[in-house]
Amino acid sequence: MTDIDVLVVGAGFAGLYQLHRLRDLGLRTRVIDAASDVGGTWYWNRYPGARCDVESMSYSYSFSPELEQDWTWTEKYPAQPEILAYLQHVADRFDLRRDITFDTSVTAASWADDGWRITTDAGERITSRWLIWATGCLSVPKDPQIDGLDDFGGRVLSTARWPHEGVDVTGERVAVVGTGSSGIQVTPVLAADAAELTVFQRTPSYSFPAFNRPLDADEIAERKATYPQWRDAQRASGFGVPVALPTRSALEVDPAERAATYRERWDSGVLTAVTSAYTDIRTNLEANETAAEFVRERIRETVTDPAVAETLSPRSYPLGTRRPCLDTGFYEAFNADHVHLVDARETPIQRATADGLRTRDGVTEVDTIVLATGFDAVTGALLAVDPVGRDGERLSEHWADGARSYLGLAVAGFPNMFTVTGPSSPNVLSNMVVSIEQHVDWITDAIARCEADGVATMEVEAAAEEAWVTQTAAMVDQTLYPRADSWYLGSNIPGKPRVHLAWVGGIAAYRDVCDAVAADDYRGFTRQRADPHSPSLRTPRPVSA
Ligand code: FAD
Ligand code: N01
Repeated sequence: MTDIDVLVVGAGFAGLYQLHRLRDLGLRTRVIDAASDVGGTWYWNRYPGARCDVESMSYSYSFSPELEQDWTWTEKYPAQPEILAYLQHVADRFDLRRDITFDTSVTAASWADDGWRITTDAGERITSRWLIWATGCLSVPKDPQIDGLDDFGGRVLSTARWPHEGVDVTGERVAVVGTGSSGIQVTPVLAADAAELTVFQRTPSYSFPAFNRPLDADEIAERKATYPQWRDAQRASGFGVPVALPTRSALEVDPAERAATYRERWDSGVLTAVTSAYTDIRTNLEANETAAEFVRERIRETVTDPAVAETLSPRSYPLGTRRPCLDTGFYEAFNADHVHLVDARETPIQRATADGLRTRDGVTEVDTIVLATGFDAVTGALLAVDPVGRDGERLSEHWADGARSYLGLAVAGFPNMFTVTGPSSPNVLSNMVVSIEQHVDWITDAIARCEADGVATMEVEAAAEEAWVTQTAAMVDQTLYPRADSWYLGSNIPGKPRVHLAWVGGIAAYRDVCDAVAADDYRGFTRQRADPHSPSLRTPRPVSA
C-alpha cells in the first residue's frame, strides 16, 4: 500500500500544473495517467489537422513569466504536435515526470474516513488524504453506436485515438463519420490524399474560418512584452479570449451595419467573435438568427453546389448552442469532385458491412472509416471510475438525475475530493487553460488552508450544492442553450440525464464567486479538524451565483 498526501489523476494541462503547485506545499503528490506521456488531449488526439481553436499565445499557461518568455509559438493556431511539445517542455522544465506514473489507469476510489483508497489497473493500492480529478472534459471517446464495425474489412480509426505512427490514406477511399470540430478539422487534410472521401454528416456545425498563419516576430515580441496585461484581459473576458464586448442588441442596428460588424468579426478568425458581436445573440432567438444566417450566407458563398451548401447549413438549432467550430478549408473541400457529403440525418448509417457503411441508399465502399464521433463529455472520465463517497454512495448514484456539484469543484458526500473543470464550472465554455489555472489555484489554496488550520476533512454541504445546482440551472434557462441537443447537455450519450454541464455566466463572474467563497472561510464547506472533539470550521451562509 502506497501512502501519499495527494493523488492527481490525469497529466494534461490540469494535472501538470496541479502537481507543480502542490509541490510548493511540500505535499507528497503523485500523478497517474493512462497515457504513455504527458499531454492529455494533446497526447491522444493526433489526427491530421488537429489544432486548438484558441490562439496559441492565449491557450498557454500564465503561471510562469519565465516560461512565457522562453517558449515561442510558431502559429496563430498551433497544431497538436506543437502543443504536445509545449506540454512536454513544461514537464521537463519543472521536473514533473518523476512524480508521474504513466500507462496506468485509476480503476477505483473509495472514501474511508481518513482519506481515499485508490486502486489502479496495475494492481497498486494507494492511500491518499486528498484526491484530485484532472481527468479532462473531453477524454472519454463516445461509443459511435454503429453496428457491424467489427465486420468491416478495412481500417477503423478514431480521431481521439489516432495511431502514433500516423496513417497514409493516399489513393484510398475514406469515410469520415461526424462533423463536429474533429471531423471538420480532419476532413480537408484527408481529402488532400484520399482518392475518394465521403463525409457522413448527421448534424451540421456552424464553422468559422481560422485564417491560420505563422506568427511574425513583431507580434510575438509585442505579446511577450505585455503578457501580464494580456492575461488580465483574458481573466476579465467572458470566455478567456479577449474580444470587444458588445453594448447593443443585434435588433437595434440596421441590417447593413450589422452585416459589416459580422463581416469584420468573421475576418478576425476568432471563434467567439461573431457570437459575441451583440448582447443578445445567446439569449434572443431573433437576434441569434441574424448571426446564424450570416454564417449560412458564407457557406453558400463558399460551396459551389447549392444542394451541398444547403445540407451543410445548420437550421435546426441556434448559433452557439452547440460548440461552434474553427476550420481551415472545410467547406472548400466539398468543391472537389472526389469529396462527397451524405446527409446522415436523411439517410442514417444503418450499419457497417465488410466493405463500408450502409444507408438505405446502399453501401458506400471504403478502405478506411474515420470516427470523429465525439466524447462522453465532462462526466465520462469520472463515472468510468465511479468513486464511492461517504456512506458508500457512488458518484453514479449521486448523479443519477444529472451531474451535481458545488462550483464545479467539489461534490457533496465526497470529502477531500476536487474536480478540475468539473460540471457547472466554465470548463468547455471557456479557453480551458484559463479555467484550469483558476481551478488549480483555488484547489491548491484550499488544501493549503486546511493544512495550515489542521483540517483533516473538507466537504461540501448538501445545501450549498443544491443551491448551486438550482442557481446555475436557472442561468442556463435564460439562454438559448436548452434549445439544442448537444453534448453540452449530454444529449449525445444514450441515457445521460439532460443537464447543462457548464457554467454559462462567463469566467470573470465565476472567478468572483469562487474567490468570495474562499475569502468567506470556504462558505458552503464543512472543514473538520483531525481531533474529532474540536469544533468543525463551518460557514453556513447561503451561496449566491
Ligand atoms: P485532458 O487533457 O483531457 O487530460 C486528462 C488526462 O486524464 C488524460 O491524459 C487521460 O488519459 C487521463 N485520465 C482520465 N481518466 C483516467 C483514469 N481513470 N486513470 C488514469 N488516467 C486517466 N480547449 C480549449 O480551450 N481550446 C481549444 O482549442 C481546444 N481544443 C481541443 C481540441 C481537441 C481535439 C479536443 C479533444 C479538446 C480540445 N479542447 C480545447 C479541450 C481540451 O480538452 C482542454 O483544453 C485541455 O487540454 C484539457 O486538459 P485537462 O488536463 O483538463 O484534461
Ligand atoms: O465531437 P462532437 P468532436 N452516425 O461531439 C456525429 C473539442 N474539440 O470530437 O451531433 C453519424 O462535436 C455527431 O452527430 P450528432 C471541442 O470542444 C476542439 O468533433 O450526434 N454521426 C457529431 O457530428 C468539440 O466540441 C477542436 O448528430 C455520428 C459528431 O459525430 C469537442 O472537442 C477539435 C454518429 C461528433 O461531434 C468534441 O468535438 C476537436 C453516428 N453513429 C475537438 N455518432 C478544436 O478545433 C456521432 N456522430 C479546438
